[in-house]
Amino acid sequence: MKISLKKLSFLLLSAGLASATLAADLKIGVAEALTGPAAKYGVAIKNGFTLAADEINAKGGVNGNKLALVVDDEQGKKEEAINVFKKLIFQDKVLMIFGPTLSNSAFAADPIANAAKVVVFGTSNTADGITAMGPYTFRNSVMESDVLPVTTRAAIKHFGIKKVAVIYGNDDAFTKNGYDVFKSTLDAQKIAVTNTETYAKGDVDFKAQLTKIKASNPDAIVCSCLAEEAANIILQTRTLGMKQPFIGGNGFNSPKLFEIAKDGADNTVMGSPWSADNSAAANKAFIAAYKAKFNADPDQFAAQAYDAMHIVTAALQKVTITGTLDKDRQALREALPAVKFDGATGKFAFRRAAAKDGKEAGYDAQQDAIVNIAKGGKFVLLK
Ligand code: 1QQ
Repeated sequence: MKISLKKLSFLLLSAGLASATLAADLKIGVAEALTGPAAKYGVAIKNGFTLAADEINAKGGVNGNKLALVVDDEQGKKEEAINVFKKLIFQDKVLMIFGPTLSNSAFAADPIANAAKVVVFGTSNTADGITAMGPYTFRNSVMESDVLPVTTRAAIKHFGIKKVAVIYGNDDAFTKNGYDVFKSTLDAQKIAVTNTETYAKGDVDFKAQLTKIKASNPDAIVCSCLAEEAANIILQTRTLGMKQPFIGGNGFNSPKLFEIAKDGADNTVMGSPWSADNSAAANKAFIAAYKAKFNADPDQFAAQAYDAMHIVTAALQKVTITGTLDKDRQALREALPAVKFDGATGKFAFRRAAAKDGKEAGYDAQQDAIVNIAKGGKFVLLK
């Protein structure tokens, strides 16, 4: 029997198979650190994207088109992030890119996306200046400069802190920016700094710095660090017999902190838009779906990636896909800023970043921070 294409598509449509069989692929690049120390964040981020895309596709995709993730490992390294961005944009011809994991890599790779007029959407980049790189840069990660002041003030009040010691990584864009924000917040709150110490990426022994901090006798320790270094610092502090609480940033919000520091991390205060304790329906559904799929607890980074995929989907629903790549990329860029979303991380909107040096900027996250405290090996809301 001969059957016309028109007739075939009619049959498939009526059988409800059209989206699976006939729809176009919407190629979404995912450039995250899937190996190396930053994989602690990157793998959770990839899982969040996968969960959201699978759910969206199972419900018929985006206007009948399928979200097709092109996933690449940028290893948490600047050079690799640049390579992966070029591959995704010019070889795979993706519609847009999610990533990279670290702000440090975003400063290297995002200019490539902006030059090619491709949306680059960070779900974990919290340093100042990310979106100043150009009008194609978006993020739903909340800046350290929005979160750390709220977190620091809450910790000062909770523990009655008068003086702190500070430790930070001085060769990473995120940890350096976090230090600047902590410093200006501490100055504004008139909190004395007893001692400031630094370390470099990959350091594992912090005894020299921590011995000096111990001698300066602070009420608390402020730490602008990525998770692995933070966990080792906390652990070694306890080994030295110090009991002070820690105040940390976005980098702390990972189950990995507790895998290394265990309940030594108790009384660590950290701010984030996401909390496992937030009992909003969208968050409960996300947590249950994540556990069912990956047999592990989600973290902030998975939640932000999950929400980001929904944010992009909301924009894509407003776009007519023409098949002409430049046009479709531009249409997505135009549709994104108006998206509002209420997901695992709560209510979200974009906020236009200020132009810098006469250069048009992209969009930051407009979202409130929740202050958490570690108790018994997990973060709970600080009330
Ligand atoms: C940044 C961060 C890190 C904690 C990445 C996961 O926030 O580099 O901006």
